[in-house]
Amino acid sequence: MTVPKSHPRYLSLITRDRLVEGWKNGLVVTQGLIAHGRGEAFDYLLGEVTVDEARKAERTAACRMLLAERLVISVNGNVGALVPGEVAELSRILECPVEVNIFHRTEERVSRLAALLREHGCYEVLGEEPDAKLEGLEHARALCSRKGIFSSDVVLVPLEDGDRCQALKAAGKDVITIDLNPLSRTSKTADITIVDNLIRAMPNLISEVKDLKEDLKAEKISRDDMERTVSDFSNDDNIRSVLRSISERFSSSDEK
Ligand code: PTJ
Repeated sequence: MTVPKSHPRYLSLITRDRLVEGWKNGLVVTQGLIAHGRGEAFDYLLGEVTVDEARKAERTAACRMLLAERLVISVNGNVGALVPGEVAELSRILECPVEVNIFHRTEERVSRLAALLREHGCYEVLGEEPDAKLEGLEHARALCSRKGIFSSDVVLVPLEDGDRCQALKAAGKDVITIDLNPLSRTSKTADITIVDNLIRAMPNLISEVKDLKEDLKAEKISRDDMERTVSDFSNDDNIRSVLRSISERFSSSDEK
């Protein structure tokens, strides 16, 4: 069935179609469809828009990524199916590797995801031959690449698992995550949590990074300014503010 563009839930339905297509192509696991459903429920609570707190987190994340010495973008099945072009574009602008790192690991899924990311023109694709392990994890997401996640200082992990987020933190990395659930362990553990839908957050990150790069070149801002943006950011406060916005939205009598 073709979803008409006039449908009030066009974007949401198209996104579901993309995930189902990814599931048929062996990129997304069945559990990924369930995880997306949880994400959608939170997106509904946010009004399916990028809230101010997410904008702030996206700006801060863009600064942190530009300041990173060894940035890596970590990709799982849902991310590969939903935003492969955006992942590739971001990796080219930031000249950083993209590492396939999945929870339900099979070699076939890893190579399908890696091939897809290469097709979209990622700067560099890692993850097919893991040669290192993150301490403290007993599942497949511990497996990583020495020249990628293992030696990174900053990791962008759209859709993270809570325990790996903790393991990345324990390994001394700065973690930037995109998670529609402001109450998840990942959201609370990460350094910068973007409470936004992947499909909005990735394009926003790309435009923030592009703008910052231009402003740096034109000397409208400095690295010190970006460092200040990062150090002034409190993830806890930002999440608290998202939760307040959600509850205000629902306690408002105008809300239908
Ligand atoms: O591809 P694999 O094998 O690595 O498996 C991927 C899944 C997603 C199954 C795995 O990472 C998983 O089980 O994730 P969780 O623990 O369910 O966490 C997913 C989180 O992402 C939840 O907190 C959701 O609210 C959130 N989420 C789901 N869809 C989106 C989202 N956040 C942002 N944008 C979305 N589109």
